[in-house]
Amino acid sequence: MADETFLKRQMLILKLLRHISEPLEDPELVQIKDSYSPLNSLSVYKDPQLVQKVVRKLENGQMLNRDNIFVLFDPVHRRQMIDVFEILYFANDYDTFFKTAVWLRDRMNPRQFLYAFSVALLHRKDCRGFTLPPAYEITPHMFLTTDVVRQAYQAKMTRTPKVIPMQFTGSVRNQEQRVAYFGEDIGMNSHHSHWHMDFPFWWKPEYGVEKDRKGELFYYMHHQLIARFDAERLSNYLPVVEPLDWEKPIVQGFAPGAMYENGQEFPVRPDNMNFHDLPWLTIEDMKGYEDRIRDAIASGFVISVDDSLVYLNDTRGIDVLGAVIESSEHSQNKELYGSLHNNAHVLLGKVTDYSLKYGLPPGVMEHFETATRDPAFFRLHKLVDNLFKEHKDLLPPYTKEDLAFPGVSIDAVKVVGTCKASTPNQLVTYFDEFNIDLANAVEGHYKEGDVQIKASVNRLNHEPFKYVITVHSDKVAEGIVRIFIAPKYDWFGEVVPLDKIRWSLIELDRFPVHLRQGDNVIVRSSQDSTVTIPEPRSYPELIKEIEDALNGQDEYAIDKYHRHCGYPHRLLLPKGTSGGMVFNLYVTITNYEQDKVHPGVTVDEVDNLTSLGYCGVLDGVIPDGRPMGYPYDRPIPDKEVFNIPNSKVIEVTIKNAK
Ligand code: CUO
Repeated sequence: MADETFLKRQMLILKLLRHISEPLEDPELVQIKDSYSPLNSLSVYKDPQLVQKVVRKLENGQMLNRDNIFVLFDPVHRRQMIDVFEILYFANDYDTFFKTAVWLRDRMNPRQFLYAFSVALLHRKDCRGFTLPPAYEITPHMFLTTDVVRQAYQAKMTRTPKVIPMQFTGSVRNQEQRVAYFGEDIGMNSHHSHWHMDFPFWWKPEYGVEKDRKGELFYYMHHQLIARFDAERLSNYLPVVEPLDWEKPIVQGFAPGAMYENGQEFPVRPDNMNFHDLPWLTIEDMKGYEDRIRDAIASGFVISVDDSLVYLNDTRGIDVLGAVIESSEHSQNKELYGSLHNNAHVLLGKVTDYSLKYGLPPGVMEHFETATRDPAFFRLHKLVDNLFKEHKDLLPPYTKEDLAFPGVSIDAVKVVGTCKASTPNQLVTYFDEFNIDLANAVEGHYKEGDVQIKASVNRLNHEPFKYVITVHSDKVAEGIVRIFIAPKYDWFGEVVPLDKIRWSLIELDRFPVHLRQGDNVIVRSSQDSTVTIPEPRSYPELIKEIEDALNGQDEYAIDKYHRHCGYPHRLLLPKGTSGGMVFNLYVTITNYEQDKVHPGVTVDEVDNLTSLGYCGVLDGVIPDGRPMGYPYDRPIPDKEVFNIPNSKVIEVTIKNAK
């Protein structure tokens, strides 16, 4: 349970991030801002010279202007942000960290500050358990459409409480709109921006936190988003997404209908635009990087900066390749393999003003909060995903012996909805209506009794269900259960063979279990999935909970395992169709003793970890030592190999109840 110190700190964090673009008004924070001076406290920083440098740059107007748009991909913006991050992250104690943040907040670009502050808070050990408000409530402009923001202002001016419905972009004449509910889902966007805060491409080894399997997570999290998007497309009678090609037009345009807080509109991309060179980057460069990456995959090694060969043909190869393709600070050779993925985001974001002639602001593809709104995001990541597939396809297939769990068999699997009227092996999805607090979208501070303005959005959701898995074991053992789902039929209505479907599998859950000798009935609730996180608490909810705890009306529990990165639980299942869409559900159980990383965490400890599937762990090692997507990550030339007692496939239908 939180003590008073924790509660007060948590409350001040929330107040610090309230109306991030306006100067602080909270008296306690204003007092810190006016009385604290980093220059008078240099001894409490790891690098006093860095503090002096940043203070000097701020005083001389050499940092990004408050009204400009912070872009992480911009090397100048990023270098400034990293300086601020390093000051905050390495500050000697919590007080120094927080007071420095308060001092910086009104003096630097708000989103640049927010990003540096958030990444520092997520990684400081003394900040474990603090909760950031949902990203869509801190910077609503990055998640909402212009129309909603305009109506919110109107409501504020006329002091009329209002719930403003937000529509997905586009019109019925644009078939991509059928799946806009996925790319424009605020929770998914929030997850994606948090993933890139937990695993920043600029993260340096000297920060002292080793990001276990960061490159592999880059592959797997985005791979799963693609598999999910394709399943949504099939649920809406659309063919799966095609990869981008530098030589061909970008078929789908995109009109974000959104505006930055400074009033600039996000650029619109018409259909069929071609890629163009940027002043500092050519399409030939991109093709060169891609070719060299393909060569590396085919040869089975990358050439590192010191000319040594780093082999890819083992289970860690995907991690090396992930770092190279992204590319992150961990890339073995940024000169040779370039920055294929990051540059592609920038090329797409600037494609409508490639010569910078019109001074357009950055496109949606240039921010992790907004990128997935654009259908081109999925096309780019399909291209990236295909590179990973080329690599995986070259690894030796698993044998029956690799997959075996002697003495353990899955006798039966079924899924059952928890509502009484549910049909066995039928899952139900629907669209819920959710309200987002818009207090931060309009200027003027949040006050008790202030007019309530909210946006309402429709979000994909599903009825809870449970898996009932009957396992026979001839001994006491520990197993790890892996559950995946994928559409059984392709867009042409043909059954997808195992060797193809494996690349479309959506991970639903992965959890260790204690097995006793004899029959075991494993009942697992969908809500316990280690892939997803529960609904985040809104700004007003968090404030109320802390106030109640400070007043002694309630208790506030600290969850030190809390992750902001995590796929929203609502989105666990693809939409399916109103008539019921057929999916295959794959369940395997393997030997946890064999699969876990030694010394690893215990079966019971793993249960505390959330969003393990897409977000790994913040520090330490991922307990499951198998490659992500195991055992379906490698080619399956002989499907007989999967005909093993510890694996079972059943057919389920997903029905969308609207
Ligand atoms: Cu997450 Cu491209 O890496 O958007």
